[in-house]
Amino acid sequence: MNITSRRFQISALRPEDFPRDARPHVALMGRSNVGKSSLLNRLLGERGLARTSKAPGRTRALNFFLANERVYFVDLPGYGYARVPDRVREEWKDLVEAYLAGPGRPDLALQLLDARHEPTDLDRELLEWLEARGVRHEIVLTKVDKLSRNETIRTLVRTARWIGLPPGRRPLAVSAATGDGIPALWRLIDQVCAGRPAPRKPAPPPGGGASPETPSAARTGESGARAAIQGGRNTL
Ligand SMILES: Nc1nc2c(ncn2[C@@H]2O[C@H](COP(=O)(O)OP(=O)(O)O)[C@@H](O)[C@H]2O)c(=O)[nH]1
Ligand SMILES: [Mg+2]
Repeated sequence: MNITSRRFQISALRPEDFPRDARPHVALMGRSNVGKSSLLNRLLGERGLARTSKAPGRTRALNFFLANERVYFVDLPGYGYARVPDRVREEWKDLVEAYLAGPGRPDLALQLLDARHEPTDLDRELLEWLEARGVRHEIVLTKVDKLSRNETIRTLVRTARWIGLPPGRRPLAVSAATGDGIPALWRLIDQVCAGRPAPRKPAPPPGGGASPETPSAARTGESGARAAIQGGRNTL
């Protein structure tokens, strides 16, 4: 997708605030500081669109951004930040669960893992939750610019095992700083969005069913065929 427009839509603190129209959603999830907002900005080509922070744990709301008036990108609150009071954490959890289980739930959830760190129990919990709910999801390693080529390969292998990918398959790996891996991630997003009707277009012909471009098995397990860091700089 060639991004020609992007804008902030809404900062949702209650389920009633979630957009209810038929546009597809791509959600960015992961621990505080993993790079969700930076990746969103990189994907949409505007620094500072979603606020990034060196002080983690700030985002309480689900922030919706609209790209090309066609696709929502959703910056979700991060988890795993110790200094959040339990009550607030419960509220976030309820809000995120309401989103993931609700009618506008994401067409694709990108679960981000920092390439420099081992995944945590909370990462595992989220992955299992997404799997159990049948939310289409993809693991994305972030900040690969911080690793050497060899370290990146080791991390990819370790993470593939952590996810349970078949041998030879690797997760996606990106850098919001350099743009590495962004074209490969866009290919996945485009594939997901291609299966969703654009707003206000006529319905597909009878008997059409799911588009062949959106294989139902395109869950995490299918991801590894894409090479780890697939060339190219920013596509924007
Ligand atoms: N080197 C590097 N730093 C990054 C990258 N992505 C994010 N960061 C930094 O990591 C910190 C947290 O990023 P942010 O996007 O706010 O994370 P969020 O809490 O998950 O939204 C910020 O200081 C970013 O500049 C990346 O790809 N490479
Ligand atoms: Mg953020």
